Amino acid sequence: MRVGMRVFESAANVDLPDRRVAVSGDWHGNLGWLRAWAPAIRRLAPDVTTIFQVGDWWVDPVATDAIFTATEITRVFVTLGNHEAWGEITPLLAAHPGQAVRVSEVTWLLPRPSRVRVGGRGVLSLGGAASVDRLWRVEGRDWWPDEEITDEQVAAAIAGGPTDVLLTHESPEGTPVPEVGDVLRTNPQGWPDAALEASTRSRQQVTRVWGAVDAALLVHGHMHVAGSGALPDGRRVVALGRDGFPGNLGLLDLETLHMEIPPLFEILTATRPTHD
Ligand SMILES: [Mn+2]
Repeated sequence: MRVGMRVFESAANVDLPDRRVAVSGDWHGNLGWLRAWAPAIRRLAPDVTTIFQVGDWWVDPVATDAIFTATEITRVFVTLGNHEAWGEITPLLAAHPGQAVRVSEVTWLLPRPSRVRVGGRGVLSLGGAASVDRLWRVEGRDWWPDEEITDEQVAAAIAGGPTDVLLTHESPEGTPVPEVGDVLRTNPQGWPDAALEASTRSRQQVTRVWGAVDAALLVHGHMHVAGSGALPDGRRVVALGRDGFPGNLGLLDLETLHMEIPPLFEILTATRPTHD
């Protein structure tokens, strides 16, 4: 799907006053999923006006505007994943080096890597991940080598020094999240060895960055399972679920760096309109 994005504006510095933000896992262009939960955010967290989306976004940004118009959400910042319209996105980011680019009323694509400030906290965004379904995709149509987390991006991310929060699409290697560890150990989808090797290298890039910038909290998507865990040194990981599944949405308190995963399914069931 070609998204047909245009740039509304770009910004070299993003510094938000928010004390709490939403962080959402993979969307995969699923507008129906966004429509299902967007109205619930106002009840769930009326103070939240910003969403950080952690990749496999590939949604029509203009259609997204219509969904969030009736909510308090005014900004969606995207840490790009692997399944993205790179054929459009890479030239667009390259035309605004190091800048966040706004591609709709609410949607901003973050450069690779990117540092923003939120509620006085440093947030590092490191996009990209390896596609384990690479063999089923066609280069230039639904797969691009741009998904890779390059050594240059790793170096640039590390060069900025320590940060509080690391947002990635890819998981770190050696994750303390049991649910993600299970997927990696058992390969339930039967992905081929070559894809798994690329996936491991990709996770190692995240681990290199995370170790260097020492973020207390890493939040990622991509693995399509939700969970959390901590390393022996106390650094925590939250893995977010994919669209349509539990744990796709978290609420991050910037003061405590605590991530709350609201029981979205229960909330959606309880608030479903009774009329057709
Ligand atoms: Mn992904």
